[in-house]
Parts: sequence; structure tokens; C-alpha cells
Amino acid sequence: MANPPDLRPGLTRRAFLGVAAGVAAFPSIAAAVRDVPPAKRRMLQVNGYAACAETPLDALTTYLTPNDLFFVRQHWIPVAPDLKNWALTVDGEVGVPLKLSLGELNAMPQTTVTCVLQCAGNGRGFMKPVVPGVQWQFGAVGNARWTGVRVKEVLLKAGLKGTGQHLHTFGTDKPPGKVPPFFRSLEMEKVLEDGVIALKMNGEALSLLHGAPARLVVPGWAGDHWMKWLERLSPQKDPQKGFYMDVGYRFPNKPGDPGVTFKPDEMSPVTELFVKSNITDAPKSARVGQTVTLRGFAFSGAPDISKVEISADGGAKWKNAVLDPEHDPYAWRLWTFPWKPEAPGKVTLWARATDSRGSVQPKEAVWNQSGYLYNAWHSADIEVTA
Ligand SMILES: Nc1nc2c(c(=O)[nH]1)N[C@H]1C(S)=C(S)[C@@H](COP(=O)(O)O)O[C@H]1N2
Ligand SMILES: [Mo]
Repeated sequence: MANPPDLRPGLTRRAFLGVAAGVAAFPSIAAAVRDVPPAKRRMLQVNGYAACAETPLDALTTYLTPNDLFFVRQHWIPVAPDLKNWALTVDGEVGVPLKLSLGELNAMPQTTVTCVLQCAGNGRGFMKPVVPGVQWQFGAVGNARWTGVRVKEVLLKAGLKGTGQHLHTFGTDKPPGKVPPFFRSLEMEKVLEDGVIALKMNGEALSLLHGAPARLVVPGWAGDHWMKWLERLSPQKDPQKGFYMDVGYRFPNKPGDPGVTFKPDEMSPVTELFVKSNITDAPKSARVGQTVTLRGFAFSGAPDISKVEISADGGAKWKNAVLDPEHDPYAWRLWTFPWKPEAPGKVTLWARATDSRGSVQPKEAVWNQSGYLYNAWHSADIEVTA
């Protein structure tokens, strides 16, 4: 039997029981698993947000985010793929359409990239006025090591044609009722340069929640491009159509006043992440003259972070934090900031990051009706006593 996918307790217990080693010891469960045909082995989704979970900020303190703490976001309840019969279909603007089994993908040259995955809606819960959608705060983000096959390798093998300018991507999850499917596409140029079909996350086979057996990794771009439960890649002349391209995941071309609603054609698809830093660790109190340490992470849609700064006066003066040397393109940087309070009172320390292309994290996030890419300065309040 294949290794059971790494499932978290409570979420998909029924599916877990189906593959766990314990099945043999409980013949009645084995019979139940056998007697419910695969096509009927599916839970019915009863509300809009399927098993979404974020990581508390104080757990995002390591360079690599552990798999069991990594945020989970999916539009619908995942459907466990049948690994024996699973194959990645490559069709569309290619000379040789392919069906690649897991074994075939594993036999191709493997590559590893370490980078941030952030949901476009991370921070939506802080938007003012309030916008609909999952009310993420800080933790729909993590940094992981992704191993698999470069999308470029697969598309070259399939004889990609010059007419294939947009890569249409499809996952196995299905929406409830008449809700449109989560089908997407992204520019060929980006995906040829950086895209990876990941089979492993932090050295382990991808878990069901993170898209087993294969998902797309698009370093520097928001999570909506990172198709999970990948089953088909199809280069096409034009972008994919449908709700999740034409209406969802779009960001205003020009900023507008908070609360204003833009039309889809006044917006473009969300792609690169915005530069952002969060404080993950700060003391609640400190004493005059005694150094305390703040910690955090910073990342961007640019390959690196050039500095993180801290202000104790609302943004008039800034001091550089110390960047951790560990880094990979599009990964986050951990940072520390030793701070010695000089006077008693309540102090707010603000953090802001600047990326390797010179973008500076803004005091306020850009308003948009879907609450995407929230990246306002983050702060910590510290009570200083004499
Ligand atoms: N098939 C499929 N892939 C998907 C999604 C989905 O709903 N279905 N959600 C996307 C979104 S919006 C995000 S933020 C990431 C989240 O990946 P994670 O759950 O591994 O953190 O998966 C992306 N890939
Ligand atoms: Mo997302």
C-alpha cells in the first residue's frame, strides 16, 4: 500500500481511515472502504470556505515552515487522487501530448526551490472597509522547500509550440453545485522561467491538503497560481476564461478611494507578491536601558529583501534590522532587531521592508475590493518601565 497522505486530525478523518495501516485490523472498516465505490467517496461541502486554516504569527519563526503548520487554503473540499491511476496530462499547443505517471515524473531530473507561498488574500481581515472572503489575518503564508520537475522540462518534452503563450492549469477538486471550477492560467514566460511541478514539500511527499501528488510552484507569485492536485497542463494562445480569471484574483490598475468598486476591466490578474514584513516575536514589556529583541520575516515578489527597518517614532526615523544570511530567490528573510528603550512609556515599534528592486512596504495597503496583497506596516506595542 502507498504511504498514506499526511492528513491532519479531524479534517478528513474518513479519508484517513481509508488508507491508514489500521484498516487491516478492522475488517468492517476495510469492507466499508471497499464497498463504497471511488466515484461516491466524496464529502459534501456545506459552506463557502472549505477547511481553510492559517498559521499563528508566533509559529512563523523558522526559515522553513513545518508542513504540519503550513497554512491551508482551498476553494472546495479536496478529493484524494487515486495514485495508481493518476497521470499528468499535457495537451494544447504542444507537438506531442503527454500523460506522465507519478513514476515518470519522479524519473525526470528533479529540482529544489525554496520560496514563499502566500495567499493573495492574506491580511484581508484588516481591510477597511471590510471586504467579503476568508478573513485571513497574518498567517496565510509560509516558506518551504519544494522539490519536483521544472515545468519547462515537461513542456519541452511535449514539444511546446511558440503559440502556447498561456499555461492553463487544472486541478482535480470540484466545486459544489453550479459554482464555477477553480481553473486558472498564467503567462508562459514566467512559468518557463521559474515554475516547478512540486512532488515534495520540505523533503516529504506532498500531503493531500497541500495538493498531493503534484502541485504547481510559482516563486514570487501569489498562491492562486499554485494549482494543487494538478491533473492537466495545457499551453494555449489566450488566457483561461471563467470566474477565477475574469472576475476573481484581479487587482486595480490604478488605486482608488477605500470602498470603491472597480470593474473587471479596470483590474489585472494578481501576479507578483508585494513587499511585506511581519513581526513574529516582540516582548509586551521592557525596561529602560535593557536591550530586548524583535524578530520577524520579510519577503516580496522580487527575488530578495534588501533591508528591514524599525521605527520607534511612527515612521520619522528608521534603523536597520539585522537580516539573517539564510536566503534563496523568492524565499523570505528572517530578521532580528535589538532595541534598547531610552524612556518609560508605551512605545509602538513599526517594521517595514524594502526589496531588491527598491519597492518599499507602504504605511497603508492599496485599497481593493477583494482584499488582495495587504501589506501595510506591521507594529508591536511595548510597555517600557523605568
Ligand atoms: N486545485 C486547487 N489548487 C489551489 C487552490 C484550490 O482551491 N484548488 N487554491 C489556491 C490558493 S488560493 C492558494 S492560496 C494555495 C494554497 O496552498 P496551500 O493550501 O498548500 O497553502 O493553493 C492554490 N491552489
Ligand atoms: Mo489564495
